[in-house]
Amino acid sequence: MTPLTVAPPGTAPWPPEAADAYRSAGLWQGRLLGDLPWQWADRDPDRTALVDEHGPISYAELALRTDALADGLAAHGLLRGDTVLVQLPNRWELVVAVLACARIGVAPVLALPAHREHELSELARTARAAAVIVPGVWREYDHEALAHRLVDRSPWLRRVFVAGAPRHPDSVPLSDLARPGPAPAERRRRLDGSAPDPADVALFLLSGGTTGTPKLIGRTHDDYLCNARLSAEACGFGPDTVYLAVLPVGHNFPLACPGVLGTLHAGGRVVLARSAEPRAAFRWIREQGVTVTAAVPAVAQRWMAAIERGEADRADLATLRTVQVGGAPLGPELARRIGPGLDCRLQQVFGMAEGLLCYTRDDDPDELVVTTQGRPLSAWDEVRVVGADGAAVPDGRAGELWVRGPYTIRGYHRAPEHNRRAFTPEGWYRTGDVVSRLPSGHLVVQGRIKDLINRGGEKVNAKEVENLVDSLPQVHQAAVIGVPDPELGERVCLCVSLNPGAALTLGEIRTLFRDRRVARYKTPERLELFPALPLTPVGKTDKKALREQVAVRDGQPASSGT
Ligand code: OOB
Repeated sequence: MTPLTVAPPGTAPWPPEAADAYRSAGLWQGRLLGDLPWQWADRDPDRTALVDEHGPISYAELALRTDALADGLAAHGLLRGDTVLVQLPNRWELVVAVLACARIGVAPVLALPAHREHELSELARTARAAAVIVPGVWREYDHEALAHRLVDRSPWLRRVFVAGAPRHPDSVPLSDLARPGPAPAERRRRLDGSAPDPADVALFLLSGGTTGTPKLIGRTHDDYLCNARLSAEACGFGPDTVYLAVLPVGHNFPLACPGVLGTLHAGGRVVLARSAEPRAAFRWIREQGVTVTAAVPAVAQRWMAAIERGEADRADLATLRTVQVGGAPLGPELARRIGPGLDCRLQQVFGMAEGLLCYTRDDDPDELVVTTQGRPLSAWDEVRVVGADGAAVPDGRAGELWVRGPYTIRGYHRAPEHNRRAFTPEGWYRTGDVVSRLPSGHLVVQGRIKDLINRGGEKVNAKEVENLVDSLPQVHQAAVIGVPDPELGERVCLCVSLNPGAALTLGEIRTLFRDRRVARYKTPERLELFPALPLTPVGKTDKKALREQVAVRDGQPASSGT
């Protein structure tokens, strides 16, 4: 029987014809994300699934811990349809928490460890989260205290779960809940009718977004498993794969492209690193025999610089076959150096939390691997490159990328107004990326028309930063742009015109962002003052002109494109 396409409240479903076609084609298999560890636990229970600084975890243990935590969360009152804010660094509890939530139909909202009160309170509100899962103190920041402040202010938040030893009396120790019972051989697969439907939202990713508030991206069990499985197949993942996660696993790229979930699907081993710092990452690669990892261009560049400066040893990378690079523009010059520099094959990945993934493939000619961002993952991905009038442009010409497909969402969660702009009535997602397509189907990212800053792969929403700055009495007009940066690709530059007689320094901006408890990567790193900001004929800030004026101040020719 075909399962009903039940739209989780607030999330736009695929039209029934499309959903039926994806099911008939075997793209959506009616499976559940939380069952993933059992696929291999049943076949080869002792095989290592996961390694972090606490040591290895076998597939059987992963499955049992997932089920124990699923039971524990349910015992604390979490029910199918609830959402939970998850803010954990790369450690085993993150993987178990995501799988355990998915097992009982509770959707985790994947926040980043860098997020602070500003972001988390907004996410908790938008998602109406019932609980929050945090790491205690992480990198000298007390996430547990933050979580309790959120609970005090939110009408929905009821519980704080802490990975590690909690310090607050009302926190629940998550790591204890995830301990399998005294009879680990006994499977605890009783789901008491709470099992989700494969068409339910399995988890929420965050959008880089172009509006002042974060948008939640609901990914269903069907679509996200399709994303991870097809990615694992396209990238040749198998039981021998040892995948190193150095990027924060709350991001789609290291989570499921193929990432952690693709590796677990393939029966490989996931290694979770706390950071992308070269020496620690290289040690993991050597000790675990890592075969593949995912980096943003800034990380790849840092690794190469560490080798060139003799701070890290290329011999550590002997087992590394592939370095995936994506999340931000990778210039062909750096792209050419990565393979030889890291003694491996480069794979470019162009993707988005909303769905579409493009990969260069192993059998692509080298020139395509260094000069393109790959071609779509699936033959079912529908891609259009359109001009300003919405009409398709010929191959080789730049236009906005529109996409639809079996793992590309049809709408953001509870955002009907924004959805009317971001999606066409026919369901195309307007990516805001400007690309050109080659006859081979490979895409070349040329720039973007969306108003965000891509700071080393972390997306900074210009409007969100502008809204914060607008609250300052000195400020007449504020606009945020990305300025080119050799390390991160772009940095956040704040352009301001002041009210008469007012003064403003970058220090005051930093204080504002600290006081408002905003993630540090969003804090402007440069301040440029103008008597008046340039305007377009319709009276909006002309950001293109602004970028040119800042480039001129730097004594450089104006940057093109974005
Ligand atoms: C990935 O996902 P998000 O949601 O953080 O950001 C998506 C945006 C894209 O729309 C594009 O503007 C940019 O990031 N982007 C790239 C890129 N990959 C992503 N821009 C230039 N070159 C690339 N290779 O960033 C993401 C999700 C899954 C896999 C990989 C990256």
